[in-house]
Amino acid sequence: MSSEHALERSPRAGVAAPVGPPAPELYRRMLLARRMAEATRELWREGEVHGPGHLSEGHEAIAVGAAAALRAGDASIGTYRGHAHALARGADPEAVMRELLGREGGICGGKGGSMHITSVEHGYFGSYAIVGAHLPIACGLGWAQRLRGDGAVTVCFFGDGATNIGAFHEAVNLAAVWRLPVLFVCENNLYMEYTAIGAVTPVEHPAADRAPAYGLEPIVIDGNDVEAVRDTVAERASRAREGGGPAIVEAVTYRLRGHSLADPAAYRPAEEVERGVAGEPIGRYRRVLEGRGVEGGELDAVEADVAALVAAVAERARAAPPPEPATAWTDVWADGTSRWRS
Ligand SMILES: Cc1ncc(C[n+]2csc(CCOP(=O)(O)OP(=O)(O)O)c2C)c(N)n1
Ligand SMILES: [Mg+2]
Repeated sequence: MSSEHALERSPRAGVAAPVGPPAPELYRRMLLARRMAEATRELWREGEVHGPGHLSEGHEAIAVGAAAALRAGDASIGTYRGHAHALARGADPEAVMRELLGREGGICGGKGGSMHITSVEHGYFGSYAIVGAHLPIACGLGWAQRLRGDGAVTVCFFGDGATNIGAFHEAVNLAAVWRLPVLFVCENNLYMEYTAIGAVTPVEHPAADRAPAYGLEPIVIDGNDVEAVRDTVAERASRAREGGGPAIVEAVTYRLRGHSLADPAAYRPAEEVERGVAGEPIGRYRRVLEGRGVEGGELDAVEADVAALVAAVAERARAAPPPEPATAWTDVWADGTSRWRS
């Protein structure tokens, strides 16, 4: 099936009034995620970011579009590629940057680093390094929401690579059987680490094509179209809030850079990368907004504001001290101590 045909399967018809923030705000939020990623890359080159780091340049429309469809009280959860997801739910950029640099005041106390960005306060229940591990956790969040009966939903982001992991199938099956309010959003960036997903998967759409096996509709959307993501997630969330059960949404995108900070991504064909760069979501959305009459100057001002914010955040994070060594012993066990183990 061509991807054009696949996009026709998107359930955009019937979407009511747009939800969430106005359009330039979506632009601002995507830019914030991009500039934070670029600053992180730069700081990594300078040796300030320790451990592995996975950025989401190119994926911003998914994090921002989905977050724009959520309410306070809804949950989201994701993979190690989670910086943009936390920021999109409203996490403080400086706390995120301090975490990446392992500094005091980091969003996890400077002890978790890039792969564990979490902000429960903002409804972002964490980034998980084990591929597929968080999908059953999303079911737990959805089950709690169902028991509470508060109409809240969970959005679970995962990569195309997770669809070949048993936990994906177990979680989707359970969510479908129990009609949990969980939206499984696959960020299909065509690669799992250094392997093209198409080389190891027998169907074109690794998430959507598996959905019918669990009684769910196969939904494929353009993951570089921030409004399409927002509207699809809003529509599926409103069904789930009413007891309509889970959905799988496959959002097709492209990872503009390597799998991790350390990956130069030389294994990808040049024409493919060129296509990915041409279709990236931020420049594309700017063209959409300008086409609707938004002044270029207004968008330039948003860019300048975001650039200034990220530069200031990076500078303050760099100057911040590391966490107190004694904090290595806090936040480890739910009862606040590790003493009972020794
Ligand atoms: C269970 C498990 N197997 C292998 C790995 C090593 N690994 C880390 S990321 C990754 C690729 C995942 O690809 P995908 O799910 O498409 O997410 P993306 O990195 O493209 O966002 C692999 C295999 C892991 N972390 N966990
Ligand atoms: Mg992938």
